[in-house]
Amino acid sequence: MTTLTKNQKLIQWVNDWVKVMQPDNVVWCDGSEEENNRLNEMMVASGMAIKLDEKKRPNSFYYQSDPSDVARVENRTFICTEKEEDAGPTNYWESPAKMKEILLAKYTGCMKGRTMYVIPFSMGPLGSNIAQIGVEISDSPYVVTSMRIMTRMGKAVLDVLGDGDFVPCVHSVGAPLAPGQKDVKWPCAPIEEKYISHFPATKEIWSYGSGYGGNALLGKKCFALRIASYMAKTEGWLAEHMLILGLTNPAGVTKYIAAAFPSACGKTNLAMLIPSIPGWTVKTVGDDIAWMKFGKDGQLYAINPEAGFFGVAPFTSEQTNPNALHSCDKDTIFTNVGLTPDKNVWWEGIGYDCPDGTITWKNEVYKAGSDMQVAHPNARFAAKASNCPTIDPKWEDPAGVPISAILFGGRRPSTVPLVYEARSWNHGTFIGSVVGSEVTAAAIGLAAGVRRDPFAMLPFCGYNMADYFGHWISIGEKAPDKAKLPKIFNVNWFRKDENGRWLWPGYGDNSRVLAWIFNRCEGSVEAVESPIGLLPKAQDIDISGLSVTPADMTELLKVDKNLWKAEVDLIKEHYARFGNRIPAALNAELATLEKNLA
Ligand code: SAT
Ligand code: MN
Repeated sequence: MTTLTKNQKLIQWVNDWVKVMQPDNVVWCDGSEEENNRLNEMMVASGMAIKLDEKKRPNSFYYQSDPSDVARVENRTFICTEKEEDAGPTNYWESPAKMKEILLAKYTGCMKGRTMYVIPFSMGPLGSNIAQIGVEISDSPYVVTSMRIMTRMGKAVLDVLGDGDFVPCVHSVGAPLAPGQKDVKWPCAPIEEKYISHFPATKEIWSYGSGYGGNALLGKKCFALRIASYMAKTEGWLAEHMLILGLTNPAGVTKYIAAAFPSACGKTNLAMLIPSIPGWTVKTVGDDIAWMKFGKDGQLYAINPEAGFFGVAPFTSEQTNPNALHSCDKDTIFTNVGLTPDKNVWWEGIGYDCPDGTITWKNEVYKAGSDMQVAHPNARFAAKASNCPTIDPKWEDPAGVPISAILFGGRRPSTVPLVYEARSWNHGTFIGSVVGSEVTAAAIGLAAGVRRDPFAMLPFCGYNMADYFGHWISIGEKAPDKAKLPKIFNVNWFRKDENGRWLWPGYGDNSRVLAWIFNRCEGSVEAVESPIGLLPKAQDIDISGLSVTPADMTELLKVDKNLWKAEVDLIKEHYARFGNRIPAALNAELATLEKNLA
């Protein structure tokens, strides 16, 4: 075993887990191309991976997961704090001692017959003062090759780490092999034996039983959001579930915008948007996570801690998001999409018919014209950010990019206007705390209504969500220069009229709203006061060439006091979940809203 490091704490940590997990081999990953090729060849030989056609999809691989292991498992995801109230009402909780006891039993001998990979990774550009280093141990070679896309991974990370501190991330698929036992294509443990556990106080992640996505690639949601959100609270920065984009106006001035939306609101689409208004461009810094710290100049700077996109494949097309589509042209890992007879990939909504004989994610043969599901709805691509056609020139700047505006939003067919601006940082924090999407009863088997997803962090906050609101308030209080705080906006691309017709075309036309936001940040356009915040004047949103009528625009910018009074009642219900932990500043914002509507 070549350790690649002199970091005694790291070596000791690995040795301790080797004793518990009892792998046949230990491999320290250097992140090299040779290593990557070796692992890919090994997985192809074992039948776990299929190499895609080298001409059509160079250096790309296809996987089918076990049907029980297709997404993050929220009800198996735990925040382990001494006191349950510190995890809060939105997280599943267990005490650290009890969880460690459960998991140590599961981890004992769990890598028998397998190799333990030691995966050093940096979240963020190597050496950036906003970046953090983690080390994951895993018995999944798929995790190794995925982490090489999604993070900066390998020897260079250990060189930067030196004998410094790292976030230890423990992962096993939870499927030891008896001597001579043949492996399955996608080893994992049954749902009720999966555990995605976080120990914020000691900055540890222990994951067991799943090989999929955020359950197994521990740098992403587990570290960069759940553990990092807790670190950010204690250290005075922000770890957020936000895309970052660079918006350039016709005069060539660029402003950076971060935005948080619940899932299925088009975050990746906005990050890679192609503006429909002449002269404007959007460049992509990140599509999922932003880490933000104040710079010496008092401005808030953001990095994308990731190095790749782990995007939902279905409905990604030349029409919906060509930049995401072309990020996957090469060097990509596809999981649970369809495999065409010519060794390419296909998914629902790719924009053309599925070839006869395509292999579905369940390994069945697709018959042309049948209604078989080809890709799992949560089928994913892991693609390098550097392969994205719109990647921003500053996306790897260790200093980060200066954030001018922060956007919140959700799917709100009624009530919430196309865009409005917060009057202050505290008001913006209030807006973030009540983010939600309207769901229909049929959609996810819940009661119809607004599903609150504050800051789009519901499954990703590593501590009590009300304390997280308080942390946002304190960031505003402690800002070195309050005048330089980003402006905060709420957007809603999903307004409908009373007949269910979309009032706003969305996609590239969202650039028209971004342009207004840009101009507000520059101070070149006025806004009008309303009970809920600052609204655009209708004439300041460019609708030339759209089918949006002036009447539609009036409706899109309308604040209906009765609907908003009902909204206030819903917000009170939402806040009641957190009892008296809601910060006073947010209760004051709620009272102001109520007063403004009276
Ligand atoms: O699987 S991930 O957690 O990386 C993606 C998601 O479910 O949001
Ligand atoms: Mn996400």
